[in-house]
Amino acid sequence: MRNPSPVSLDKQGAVGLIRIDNPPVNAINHDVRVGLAEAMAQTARNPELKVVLIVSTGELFSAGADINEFDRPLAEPSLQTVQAAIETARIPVVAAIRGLALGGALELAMACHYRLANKNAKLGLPEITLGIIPGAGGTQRLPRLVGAGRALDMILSGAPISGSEAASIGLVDEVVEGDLLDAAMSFCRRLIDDGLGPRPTCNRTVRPGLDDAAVAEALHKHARSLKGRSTQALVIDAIRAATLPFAEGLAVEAALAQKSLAMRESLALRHVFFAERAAGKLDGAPTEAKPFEIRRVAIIGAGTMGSGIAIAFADAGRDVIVIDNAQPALARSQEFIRSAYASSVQRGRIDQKTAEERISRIAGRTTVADAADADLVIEAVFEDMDLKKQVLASLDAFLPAERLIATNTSTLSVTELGRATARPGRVFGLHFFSPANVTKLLEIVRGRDTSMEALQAAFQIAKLVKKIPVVSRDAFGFIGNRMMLDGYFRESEQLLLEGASPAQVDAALKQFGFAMGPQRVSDLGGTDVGTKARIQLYKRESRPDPYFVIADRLTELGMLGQKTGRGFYRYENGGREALPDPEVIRLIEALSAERGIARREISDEEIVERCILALINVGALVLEEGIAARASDIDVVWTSGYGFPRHLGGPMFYADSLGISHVAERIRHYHKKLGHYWQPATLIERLASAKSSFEEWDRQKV
Ligand code: 3H9
Repeated sequence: MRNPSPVSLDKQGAVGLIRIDNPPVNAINHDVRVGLAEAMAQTARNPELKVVLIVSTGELFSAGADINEFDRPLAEPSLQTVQAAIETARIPVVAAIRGLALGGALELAMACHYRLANKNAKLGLPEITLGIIPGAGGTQRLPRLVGAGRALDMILSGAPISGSEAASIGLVDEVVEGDLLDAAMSFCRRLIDDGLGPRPTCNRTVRPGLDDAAVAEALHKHARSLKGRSTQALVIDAIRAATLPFAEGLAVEAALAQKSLAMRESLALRHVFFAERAAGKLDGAPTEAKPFEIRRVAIIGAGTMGSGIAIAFADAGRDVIVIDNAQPALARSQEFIRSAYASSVQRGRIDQKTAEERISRIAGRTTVADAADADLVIEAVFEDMDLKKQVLASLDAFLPAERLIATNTSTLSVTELGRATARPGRVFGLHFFSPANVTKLLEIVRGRDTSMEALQAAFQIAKLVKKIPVVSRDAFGFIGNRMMLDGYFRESEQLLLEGASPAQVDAALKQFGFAMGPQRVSDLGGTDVGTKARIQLYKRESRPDPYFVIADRLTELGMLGQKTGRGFYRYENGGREALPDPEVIRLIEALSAERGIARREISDEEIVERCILALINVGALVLEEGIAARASDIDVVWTSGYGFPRHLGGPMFYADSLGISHVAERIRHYHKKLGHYWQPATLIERLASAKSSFEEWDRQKV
């Protein structure tokens, strides 16, 4: 039996009311397009109808075209066919937008003759974030409505604008404050009363078109988010074509949209989109999670991490107490929180009143017993097993047994920490990444005893604080730090020992697309942080020499990075500029000599290849060992928490795009050259001999 159509048509007097109802996000898939085309045909046949009104059910108008359909040719009717039926209709067609109207949804609305939106609606063309250009007339109709320069800015940013802003630039005709449907129905009746007919957007012209200065300005404005990207060139070409007759412009857009869909960048960005959503799903979990109510959170430890976590929960409207037995630490934390909010106000992200309301939600306390009425306690004290165990064990005396405890450890065994309490099933890791109120990633660490219910609560916590959750099994470094230490950073140190300089390694990896090179990252976080993590590691496991001999020597010498003015680089007068330090080069040369490593010229290509292959190889081990459940989870960890370029899809997707056979062959090459730590992961060998990929491996697991 055919499913009922997600599109309905009701006759309400002289208004034909078309409603899209395709949960969860009213994506415009084939069924919706068929439904819209049929509804438009019916309205055309009904002489009693004088206006058509298009609305959606639910909280949002629509998230745009169905991204799942992009891997194959789109079946007719295309969105363009539907739009043509709307734009050439004999009676006016009105779109009423509640909530989001993104991508193809805004393009659909732009093909309508009139548009209304709620004040807080969000209208945008986010296609560039998926590596594609708007392909349903967006690059042709938006310039006709708001001008070519403004259209370019909106499409390059990908960010939506509010209903009010849309009205101010002529993208919508009216902003609605009250009930949208009521307002839209009276708008339609007004059109009838005033005898206003269709007003096709395609009949407008674009004058002036895009000039070079406007292009340069827009590219400069969005340079950061577009670094290493190529979709923007296609957007510019398409918008330039908006000065042509409409049909010709549409044809140019269609060809460019097709080209963008086939680009590696688009495949990678679409992969990350779905990977992020898959990461939020827990294999084996019951579909209905028990709702977890959080009114109050207690954070133990008032360091930078604890303070950042406090901000994240205050931003989510929850009461927070930050506990630290050292009063000066609490004072510093309050200062940190105040200045973080002051900077948000300064950047225009929130207003002063909101900042004050959020600051007032965070209270400082000096005794752990103050956590007694918290629904969730997050331990964020110094990274020391005994100290953490002691803090966690002390909670049992006053914190009811059903309450949840999270540890923010980045290296220690969550299982062991959980077992220090009387409720190991209700203990899990929440590994936030600094700055905790900003970085999107949240590793949820599942200890051996962590219950499914507690894990489901952890997912709800992630959603509350707007983080992207990825589950990791309890093992040293979890997913991200394990790959960073054993793969990426280790190899960068090895390259330093073989002859590269910190500046060369960092520049090569920055050129690859990382926001910052590994040595600069190390200096920013503090070389001592890594050294302390390795002290914990060596209590559990060993690593063959050389393993971070340079970073550990810098720590020993008190060269802890930016905070001490010296690390892999020099920093003058407390500044951030990383300056080469000849003494560090001499120190590295001495360490190379101690190990009998002959120094040589190393190319940038070798630096990138080795660092990325090492990352991929350890990623494969992380999968083999069951630390990460999916290769796509690893991609999410690296793109949302470690600065791996999103448009390359994450390390495992990148491996697939290089071809696993090539990856295996190059790893074997370095194994021969550099020794056993380059041993290819069994999974890579297996995938290579089966001519498979990480993506295929994920699919087979499902
Ligand atoms: C486009 O329109 C191209 C046109 O120019 C050309 C056409 C010819 N398609 O994110 P959530 C799914 S390109 C298919 O968890 P939230 C999503 O996968 C499109 N599925 O919820 C998830 O499924 P599941 C331009 C979609 O509340 C579920 O909906 N549009 C789409 O955190 C819930 O999503 C965009 O780029 C879609 N378009 O966020 C918007 N959107 O439950 C992309 C969502 O099975 N979407 N799903 O995992 C978003 O930004 C967010 O999903 C949104 C909701 C803000 C809408």
